[in-house]
Amino acid sequence: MIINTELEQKGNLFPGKIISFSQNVDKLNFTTDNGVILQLTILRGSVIRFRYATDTNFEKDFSYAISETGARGYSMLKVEENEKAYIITTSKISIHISKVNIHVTIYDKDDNVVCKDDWGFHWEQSHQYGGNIVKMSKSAPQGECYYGLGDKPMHLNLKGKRVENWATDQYAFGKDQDPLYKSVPFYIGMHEERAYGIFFDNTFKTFFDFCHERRNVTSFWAQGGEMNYYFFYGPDMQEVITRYTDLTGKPELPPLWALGYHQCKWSYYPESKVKEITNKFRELQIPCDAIYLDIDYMEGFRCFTWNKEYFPDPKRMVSELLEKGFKTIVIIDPGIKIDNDYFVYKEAINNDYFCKRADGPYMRGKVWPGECFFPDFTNPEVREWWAGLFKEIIGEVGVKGVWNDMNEPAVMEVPGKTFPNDVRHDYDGNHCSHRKAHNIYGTQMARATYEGVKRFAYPKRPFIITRSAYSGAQRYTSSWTGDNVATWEHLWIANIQAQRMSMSGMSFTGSDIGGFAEHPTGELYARWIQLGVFHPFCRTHSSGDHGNQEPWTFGEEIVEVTRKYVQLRYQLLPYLYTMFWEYAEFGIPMLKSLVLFDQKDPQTHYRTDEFVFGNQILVCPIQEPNAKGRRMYIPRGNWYNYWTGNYVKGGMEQWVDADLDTIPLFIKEGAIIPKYPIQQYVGEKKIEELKLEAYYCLGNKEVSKVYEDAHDGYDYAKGRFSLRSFSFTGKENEIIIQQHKDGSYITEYETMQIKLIGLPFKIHEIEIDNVVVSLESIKFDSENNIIIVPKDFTELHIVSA
Ligand code: MIG
Repeated sequence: MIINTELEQKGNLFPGKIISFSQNVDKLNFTTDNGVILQLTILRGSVIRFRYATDTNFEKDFSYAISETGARGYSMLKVEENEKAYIITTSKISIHISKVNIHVTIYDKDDNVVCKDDWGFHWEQSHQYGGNIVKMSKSAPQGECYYGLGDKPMHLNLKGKRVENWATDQYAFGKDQDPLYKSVPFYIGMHEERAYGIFFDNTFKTFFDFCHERRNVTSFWAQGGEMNYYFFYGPDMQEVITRYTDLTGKPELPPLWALGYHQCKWSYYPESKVKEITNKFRELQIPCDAIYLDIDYMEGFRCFTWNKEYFPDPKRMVSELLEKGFKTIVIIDPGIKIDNDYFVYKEAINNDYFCKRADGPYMRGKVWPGECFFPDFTNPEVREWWAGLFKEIIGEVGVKGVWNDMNEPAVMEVPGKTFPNDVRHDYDGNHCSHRKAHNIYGTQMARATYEGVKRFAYPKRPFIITRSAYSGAQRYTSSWTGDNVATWEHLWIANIQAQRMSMSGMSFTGSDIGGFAEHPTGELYARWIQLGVFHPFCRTHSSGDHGNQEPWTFGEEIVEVTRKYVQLRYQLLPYLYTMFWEYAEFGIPMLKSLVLFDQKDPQTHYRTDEFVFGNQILVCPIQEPNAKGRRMYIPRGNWYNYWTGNYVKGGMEQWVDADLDTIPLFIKEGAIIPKYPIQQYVGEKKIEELKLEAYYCLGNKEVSKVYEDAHDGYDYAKGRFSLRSFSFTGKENEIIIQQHKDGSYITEYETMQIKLIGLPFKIHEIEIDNVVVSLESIKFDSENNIIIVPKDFTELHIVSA
């Protein structure tokens, strides 16, 4: 794959000098003497779109990725000109555009170079397909690091790598294998603590080279379409991500049960098997909220049908499962069986909804049902029809979520494992070939599925999971990382992928816990579930042809470990839900890789294993057999070992004990961690009390939030939510916890149980809202430093003698 630089330069065309400039409000056009136009759009002070035309000709402007609801607007825009350059200044950055070659250099307010063109924009004409192969190269200063790009199963820091985006069904993929299922052409660059981001919004096959071909250069290019990228300035890495996520869209809150534990296998059938599995979860008291039906529930793999031999009365079964707290989730694939007696096929044929080859025949491909045609999900009319197909399964049968698989799209027994390039797509009226639509196909399927599930689940919230995705898919769906393998290396990969997806705006992701292909040992399964409960999406799945993968198949010890961690996840649901709210509301990634957590500490730049779950819980998986613990880097600041309560100082690598039932976990000092009681499924119990675990710190360092609402439905959008913000102030002989409350939702519980951890003094007196209370009245447990207080206090003083 190494391309010779000279060869590559041959045939390349470069922009000439600028001959004219014009401005139309937020759009600035620079035209060169050889017909290149660079168009800048100022979206925000720190978000700039760069778009290049050749032959002075832009394509019709259309993108599936950009959200219509993202914030727009800037407070300042100044354009100046000197002999050499145009200088565009916003409140955050200034952009210099060279008059001789249209090269771009971006500076921050202190005149530091943030990002600078090397060869800049150049292109090659494509004789085979027409249009251009569009390219961009930028200087890579020494020490610059690169992150992002979706599901790449390689080191978090992409420096030295060349990667490609072309959604691919990659069964049993390996470390460093590329490309996989998703295409997220967004990366974050960071140099001298300053981070910026680039989103190359081009759905053709794209490539990114991070100092792989040339040591001081990064580049990205696409096999067609336009050079069209968005630049985001940080300097904070998290700001880069929230700005990117704001542009490409944020999800709605999922129903809380979707953040519970899910159990899946290829496949659970017949009904008696499904019942046996679900009953066993209840019997063993391992919490579980969702059970999946893989392709065998269908009649001959025909989507929207049921195999009546296995599932004679789906509606009854689904409601019986629901009575026990299990939400049923079913798989739906894109391939529609060619069968004149099949209603979905007939409707699609009659309405001309299937994809066609260049010269007119239908796109025919073999998948699970045998020979199939495939709906063109890039056609809005097709999406509308597809959404309507969920009426029965969701609206009547009562299925609660839909799982979209094979939507890269995957085709069996053909080279490339997908559609040929000539297949035609509507692309929302921008008719094109599969070269352009391939990477977006899965997202448009998930979008249509989301529309349908949402429509028929209303007034409840929808739940969708997809395998393939392009930037923006997070608006509609969660995702999983595809067909991994039951190996220790894959545990490492799963950890990386979940973190990388979080950095790429798609936090709601998890891996097949235990591995899809092959069979894990009990030990591997235990280590995987310990990590998996700290991923936003938490599901055990396996291909089923290598033995069973329910927790009890590994024996009593592993059942105990599984129960302990799944219980912990359920206790942490209010914490997890609050993280999700921060993601949905502000685009804040749910998992924070260490570099994202503390980019100013160079030690974090090449770390892969440790991450922060939410804002305050540091997690580091055990990734090898027979471990009694591991060395890990604890980021700067002070932390408490969750298991021992020991106080540790961060900023260095240290050994942490972790027997088979322990994963290293640390809580940031000053944090107040909310917990619910253990439930077997969301809603099993009335929440009688909110538990808060408050970790002492000296000074005033942390604000902790707890977001709650009805856990389903849309009342929260009308203000019916409860947002509590707690701030912790610790002194040598006193603690002050202040609470601020927002929203009109009245939580079920009346009291909060506060447990103080790491207290350096003995409690003598407690004041609630400036009134001294008797220690009995708040059930003070002096041994464990636990008190029970009315939920809506505004200030709590805890004082020593
Ligand atoms: O060709 O539906 O990644 O999760 O169990 C295999 C059967 C098709 C691939 C998915 C996997 C799923 C399986 N599917």
